[in-house]
Formats: sequence, C-alpha cells, structure tokens
Amino acid sequence: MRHQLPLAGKLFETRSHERRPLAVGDRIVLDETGKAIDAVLPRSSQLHRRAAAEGEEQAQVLAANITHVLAVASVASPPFQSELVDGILAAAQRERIPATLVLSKVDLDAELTAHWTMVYAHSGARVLATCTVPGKSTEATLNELGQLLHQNRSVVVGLSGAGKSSLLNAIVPGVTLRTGDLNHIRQGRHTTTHTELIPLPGGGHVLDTPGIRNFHLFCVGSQELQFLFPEIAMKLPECEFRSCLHDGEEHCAVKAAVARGEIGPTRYRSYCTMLAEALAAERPSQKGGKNPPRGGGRRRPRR
Ligand SMILES: Nc1nc2c(ncn2[C@@H]2O[C@H](COP(=O)(O)OP(=O)(O)OP(=O)(O)O)[C@@H](O)[C@H]2O)c(=O)[nH]1
Ligand SMILES: [Mg+2]
Ligand SMILES: [Zn+2]
Repeated sequence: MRHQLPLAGKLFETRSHERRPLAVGDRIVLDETGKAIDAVLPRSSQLHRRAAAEGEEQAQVLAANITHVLAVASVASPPFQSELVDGILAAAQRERIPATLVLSKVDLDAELTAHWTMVYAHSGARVLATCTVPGKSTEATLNELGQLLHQNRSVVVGLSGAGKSSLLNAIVPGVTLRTGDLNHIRQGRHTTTHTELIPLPGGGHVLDTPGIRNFHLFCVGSQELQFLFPEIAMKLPECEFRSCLHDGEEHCAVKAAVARGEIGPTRYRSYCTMLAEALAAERPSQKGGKNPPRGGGRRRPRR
C-alpha cells in the first residue's frame, strides 16, 4: 500500500547537508497523529554522492539501509563509463557495502567483456557478465545474481540505458518494469524516473533507480581515497614514502603496478581524478575546505 505523508519541518533543518531529508529505504517514525513523518531513524548504510548543486556542498542519498550495491554497466551501447563505475564502487567501499559489478549486454562485445572483467578482478567487487536477450541469456550469472538479490537489500545503479530494469525483469519472477528505447535514452530521456523499492518473492528487496551520468564522492579526503581502491591499497606498504599519494612520487609501488599492467590504467586515472578534486577542496584558500591539507610531511621515508 502507498501513502503520501508530509515531513515535519525540523527535518529540513537538522539534515541540511543533504539535498533531501528523506531517502528511499529510510526507516521513519510517525508523529502522534500518525499522519506526518516526525523522525528518520539512523541509517545502517547509505549510498550517497555529491549533489550537483550550487553553493555549499550537499549530499544526495540514492538509497538508505542497503546491504548490497549493484553497479550495472553495459560493455557497449551505451559505452562503458569507467569514471562512473569507479565512483559507485568507491562509494560502496567507503560504506563497507559489498558491491557487484554487472557487465551487461555482453552479447554485443565479447572482447570488451573480457577486458573489463580483467580490469575489475581486484577491485573488491564481484564481477558478473550478463545478457538478458531471450535465446542468448546468460543463465548461470543471472541465477547467481538472483541468489544475491534474495539475500540482500540491493540498490541497482548505473547509466541510463545500461539495462538495469531489463536485468530485474529477467531475474525476478512477476516483475515487469518499463524498459527503454535507446533512441529515447540518447535524447536524454530516462525510462525509470523514480526509485522504486521492490520486495522480492522468496526474500530480499531491490531498489531500481533512474540512470545517473556521474558519481562524485561527497566530501572525501585525499588520504582516504587510496583505501577505496583495493588494488591500490594492496600496494601501499611497498611505496617508499609513507605519505605517498601515488600521483607522481618516485619509487611509488602503485605507479609501478600500473606500468606492469597489474592495476588497470582507467582505474588509476579515476583515482587520480578523484584525488585532484579532493586536494583542490582541501586547499585552505577554498571555502568549504573541511579536511586538513596534506602538509609538508609528504616525503617522509618509510624507514
Ligand atoms: N543487446 C542487449 N540489449 C539489452 C540487454 N539488456 C537490456 N537491453 C536493452 O537496453 C535498453 C535499455 O534497457 P533498460 O533496462 O530500460 O535500461 P535502464 O538501465 O533501466 O535505463 P533507465 O531506466 O533509463 O536508467 C533496452 O532497449 C533493452 O532492450 C542485453 O543484455 N543485451
Ligand atoms: Mg530503468
Ligand atoms: Zn605510491
């Protein structure tokens, strides 16, 4: 059953760092009349990004109280977008929410499927390659995904047209979400226009979301970023300088691993882009600089 309830005015003041005080998946408390939302209970987890707003930085919470993030990215049509995927995976890592990367539409390009599977092998996310086209569908990975969905409260995120709703239609019996025409999507029209929480027969919940074009982390620190890319974090003990941020230092184990092909160049590029943004936000001259500058201790040798 669906109800529309107003929010108590105080929620707009106490949660001003968020663009909206309530997110899909939130647990709420009603007031004594039972007709208005009085409080939002603390979240066990949230997937949030920097809202594209002017003025003070605000967070947009895409989903609250989730146990699984499903990033869907097509290998072709629309083309795979590394920065978007890396932003989603880093945000999940930040909240310690297990993530799965679905490489969708694998019927369109086997070579790219193999390439991206390899790039994300050490990203901390489970990688599943899928196709939902009748007659060519990937039964094993769709079944595996079905199991994951039944055990979790999952949020499905990705570019418009990546095939998020098609995936849920193929996996969940009885679900018939509207799916899009790529010509409409190319003109900037999303097929799914609001986030929907779908209870699954047999257990679990899924939140299908409208497509997003970018995913910038909200208020992330320059020192924190390296830990959001597990394949980078793995190399840290080998960098010569303890304060190495892996963006140009000598004797950097991360750069060496990129050169040897152990870390994907697109993953490293996404890290460097996020790092540059975080450092710019930390500069003291900038308003809203919340984190300490990285300071002069950067070249401290490890021993
Ligand atoms: N070739 C191929 N096309 C697919 C596959 N899965 C989905 N599509 C097509 O991709 C288009 C977009 O699919 P949707 O499921 O609507 O995409 P979405 O990610 O939900 O899009 P938004 O709701 O706009 O965010 C549709 O035309 C689907 O038929 C697949 O495995 N292979
Ligand atoms: Mg959709
Ligand atoms: Zn380094």
